[in-house]
This record gives sequence, C-alpha cells and structure tokens, in this order.
Amino acid sequence: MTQLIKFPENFLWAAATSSYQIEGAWNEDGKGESIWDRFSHTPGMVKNGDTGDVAIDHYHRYREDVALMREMGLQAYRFSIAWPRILPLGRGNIVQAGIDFYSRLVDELLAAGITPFATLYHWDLPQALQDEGGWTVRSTAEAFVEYTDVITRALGDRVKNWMTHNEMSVVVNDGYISGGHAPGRKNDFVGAVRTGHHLLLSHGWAIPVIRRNSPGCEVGAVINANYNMLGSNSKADRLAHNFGDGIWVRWYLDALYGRGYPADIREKLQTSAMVPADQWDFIQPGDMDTMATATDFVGLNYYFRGVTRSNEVPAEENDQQTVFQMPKDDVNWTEMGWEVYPDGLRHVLARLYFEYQVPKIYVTENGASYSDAPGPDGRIHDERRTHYLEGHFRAAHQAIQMGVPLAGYFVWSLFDNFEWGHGNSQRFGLIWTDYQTQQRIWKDSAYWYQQVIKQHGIAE
Ligand code: IFM
Repeated sequence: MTQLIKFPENFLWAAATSSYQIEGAWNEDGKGESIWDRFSHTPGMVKNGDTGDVAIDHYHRYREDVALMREMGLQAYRFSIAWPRILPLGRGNIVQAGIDFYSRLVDELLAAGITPFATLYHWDLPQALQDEGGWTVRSTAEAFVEYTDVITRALGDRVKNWMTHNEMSVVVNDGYISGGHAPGRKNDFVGAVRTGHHLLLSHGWAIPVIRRNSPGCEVGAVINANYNMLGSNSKADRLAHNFGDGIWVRWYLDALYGRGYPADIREKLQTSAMVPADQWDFIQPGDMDTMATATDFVGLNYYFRGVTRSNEVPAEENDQQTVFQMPKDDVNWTEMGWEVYPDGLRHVLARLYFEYQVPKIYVTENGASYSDAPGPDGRIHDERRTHYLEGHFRAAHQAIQMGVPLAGYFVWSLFDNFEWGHGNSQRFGLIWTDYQTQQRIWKDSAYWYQQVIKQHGIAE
C-alpha cells in the first residue's frame, strides 16, 4: 500500500482565480471600465491583442464552474471582486447588479460546501480613478475604503475570509517601472513608490471596516515572494540581490509588520535620484502605523527561484562560481520561463514565519503554465503540472514540519485564463478552457488533485 504524507487535519485544499482573468462581461450590467479594459483595448499592450472582454465567461457560467469545484472536492475557493462592477466610477454610484453577482456566487459556493476567500483588489482599478492619478494619489486609497465598505456590508455575513490587495509589488513594478501591466507607465519611480504607499495605506484603513462589516472574519494581504538567491559572492551581486529583494519583498513585509520602509532601500532610491529626497512628502504622520494594523494571516504567492547577477559585475569578478540552475529543459522550467524550484517555497514560508512571526499563512497562489492540450484520446496529459504541484506540496509539508503555521493551499489556477500581458497564450489551469466554445476539460492534474484532496495528502 502506498504510504501517504498527510497534512494537518484542518488544512484547506483550494484553488484561486481573479475577476478580470475569468469573468468576461466587461461592460455588462452597468460595470464601469477598468484600467485592464483600457490597457488590453490599447493596441500592442497584450500579446496577440487578446483581452478579458469575454475571458472564460465565468460571469455567465459561475454555476457550472462551482459545480466543477464541488466535483473536484475543493474546500475553499479564492476569487476577486471587480471594483468597477460595484462602483463604476470608483466611488459614489453603486451598481446593485454587480453586488448581486458576487452574492449569488457566494451563495452557490456555500451551498456546495466551499469556503469563499474574497480578494478586494486584484488589479482591475476603475479607469475613472486612474484618470485622477490612480494609486499615485491618496484619494484612491480613500475610495478603496468606500468600496470595501460597500462590498463587505453586502457579503460580510457570508464571506469570512478577506484579502485586501493581491501582489502590491507587481502593481508597483509592472504598472510603473516595466510598464508591462496597466496602467503601463515606464521608469516612473516616484509614481511607483507613491503607488506602493497608497496600496499599503488603503490595506491598513480597510481592515477595521472589514472587521466591522464581517464579524468574526479573518483578514490579510497577499504578497508575492519568490525565492531570491545570490548569483555569486561578488560585492556587485550582493548589492543587486539586496536591492532586488528590498524592492520586491522587504518593502512590503517590513511595512506590514511594523518595521517601516527598509532604510537601506529608501536611501538607495534617494541617492540614485530615482526618488529624490524632496519627493517623499506623500508619507503622512501615522501612515506607517496604519499599514501595520494587525492582520490574521498573510497570503503567499510563490512560483519560482530568481538568481541575481548584477549587470555591473566587472569581468574579473564574473568567473566566480555561480549558483547552479537546473538545465533549461521543459521539465525544470515552465513556459513562463520560470525555474521549477520547490525548495524555494519552503525557504520563503520559513522566512515569513521566522523573520516576521506571521501568525498564519496560506499559499494563496502556486502553479505552472504549460500548454498541453487535448490529445487524440481527448485527455490532457499534463504530467509536468502534476510534477510541479507535487514537489511544491512536499515542500509545504516540510515547512509545516518545521513549525510554519501553513493553513491551506490555493492552486493557481482553477482554469486556464487571461494571463495579463501574455493574453491567452499561457495556461495555468487545472481545467483546460477552449476559448472558442468555452468548453471546460479536466486536465490529468485536476484528477490527480481530486485524489490528493480525497486522501488529504500526497504519496510518500
Ligand atoms: O496570473 C497571475 C495572477 O493574477 C497573479 N499572480 C501570478 C499569476 C501568474 O502569473
């Protein structure tokens, strides 16, 4: 008989999605335009000109989709709420049809025995707020609190797990530095730090509002932290690694856990004139305390390992031994070009617990993009995804054995869906989607996950 690696009794097996990536119905029932509608409708911004206009049509098919979740045995489901469906202009006028959609979804989940985990912001900011400056201005943080109040008053009796923001560092870095995400700004370092600040601030302001409207609930933010390793011991690499980890990870964790912004990173931003010393007046007294308002958990999105090599390393330092990376084949690298590195998940989970004393952690996203499609037998043999997930579940289990309070695991993603700048070209789903017919087909990894859930563990 196969031995099982069992997970703790209350450990939740789950999956995740987000509104813009699956819902479609981009302009139905009074929904306002979001920055992702605007961005994807702008030629050249998204691969192949794909948009989330229809996506996988979840807005109309949510009942069928919840039935699939139930069949898979999911114990929890993480989805996000599209702010412009609720308040088309970001504040003021409320659209009841938008609220009703999420209310029906929540009822359907609860009837199926699936615990809803709702994310308030997974990147689809109302365009009207962007037109006023988006997250670079404080008034957007104030509008977020208004939106939070409206939606948590409507759903707070039934939704008891709330996440404020998804991956603030991606909103900042991809939205304002690389420009690969909406609103598509490039090298706007001042805009970037202002955006990060107002996201963190609005997170802190929203917490008491959520707690008031959803008695007994648990609240947290979702951060993305991949495993950042030093490429070598050269000084240049060490500096580059520290800065990279600083702007992607420490900036947010330090602020959320009461340490303020990391002084070394702030100094570097100032001395390099990326964000000159006279540009920091957006930080007002009390803001840092607000960001550090106590939460119940943190959500971790983990995908890969990054190995930092500075592009300034002088030739003579370059021949120092570098970190071994797996050969670039299609088992060790996903189609996103991300290294498969399960051990990194254990390291990051340990970091969250031992460095920041986070009381409870969920893996709120983890998964892999592979384009396996239905074969002649009609099935989708995506062994690489199963292999990826199995390795990461094992690493999660090791973290639990080290004492990390990991409470659940949300596979990204339940369905193939709109992958931001990559459009429909990257498929992360357990369930395959035919974008023409909207037919859903279970991949082999979905059947495997169904078994994992049933057994509450993985094979030794
Ligand atoms: O699809 C995204 C998701 O929206 C946020 N985290 C990373 C995923 C894969 O890129």
